[in-house]
Amino acid sequence: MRTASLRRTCAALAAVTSLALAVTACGGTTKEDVKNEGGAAASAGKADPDAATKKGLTVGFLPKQVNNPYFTSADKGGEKAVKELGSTFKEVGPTSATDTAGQVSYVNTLTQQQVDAMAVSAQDPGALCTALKQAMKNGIKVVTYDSDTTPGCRNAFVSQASAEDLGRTEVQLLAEQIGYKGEIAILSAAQTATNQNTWIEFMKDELKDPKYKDMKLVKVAYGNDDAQQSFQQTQGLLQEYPDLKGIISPTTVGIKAAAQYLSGSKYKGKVKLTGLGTPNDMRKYVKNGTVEAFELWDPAKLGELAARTAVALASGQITGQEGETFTAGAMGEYTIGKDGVINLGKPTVFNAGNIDQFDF
Ligand code: RAM
Repeated sequence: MRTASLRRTCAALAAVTSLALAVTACGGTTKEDVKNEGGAAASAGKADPDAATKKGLTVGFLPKQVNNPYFTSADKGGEKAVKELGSTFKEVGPTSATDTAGQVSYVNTLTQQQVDAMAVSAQDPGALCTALKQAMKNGIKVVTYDSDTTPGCRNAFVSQASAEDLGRTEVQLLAEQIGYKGEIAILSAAQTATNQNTWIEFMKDELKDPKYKDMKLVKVAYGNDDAQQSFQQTQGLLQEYPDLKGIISPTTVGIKAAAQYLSGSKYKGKVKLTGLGTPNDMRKYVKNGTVEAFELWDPAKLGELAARTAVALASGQITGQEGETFTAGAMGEYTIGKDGVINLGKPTVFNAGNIDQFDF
């Protein structure tokens, strides 16, 4: 096993030199190193569920986008948990949800800074993989949260809910509102977003059920988690498809912008809108009759679970293998599922009857 100092030198090299150079300079990585220090093969190591929770760690959070209220809530939840566990929290990240190169360089920065663990919401599953693998080779534990990369590029994925449930229930919510009839569209986030793309696949699959035979998905539009672009895309959808009956927007930025557009237009209450939004963003559109029902999980809880997973990995209590269990503080016990996925739980459906009970 390598010494910590060599590991740190290599971590620094990886971040300041080109990747190829860094890999050459630290090219002595053996199978044993990978086994002991994490990496795609981290799961080969053994978890010690009784290991003490390490303190004094540094955990870096890298959201898709820093100026997005959803990630502000999620990362606040992460920060609170990291501090409670006696470690240091830091957050870095791009301001645009389509700055994939920016996300890659933030991963390299965290690697250079030798954090003990990082929690990343991936803008693009493929683009981040090499940088995340390099982080893991340097002994850093990598958790994805909210939006995954691929299983070999991280130790675990903290998922907001079952992707299948989310995709199918959004179609069900909209179908009920439009009486199972008419043209529908999806207003998504970035075209490369792993989470939205996975949900959309399940939406399309759900729509194959004969009960939706009179519903037709006419377009998937992308607002890039940008308020203005999402607003314009909604406007464009209604110009292109004047008979549109409903929109599903599985992004907090998209659904808010679509609601804003519909609420000020002749389509208010006529074109139905559902998807994933925060109760605080959507309250006024539920109250003014633009939106009937939509769903979400508590982003702060997602951030908390990501932080607790990162610390459990860095403490050796888990390695990311299916079947391992750990206690996430007051959130209780979680079991790692297939492909290193940890599920937060079930989302909540919000409507006029319950929205005032939520404040996030
Ligand atoms: C946006 C982001 C995020 C997604 C939520 C629902 O804030 O795209 O990744 O999980 O919406």
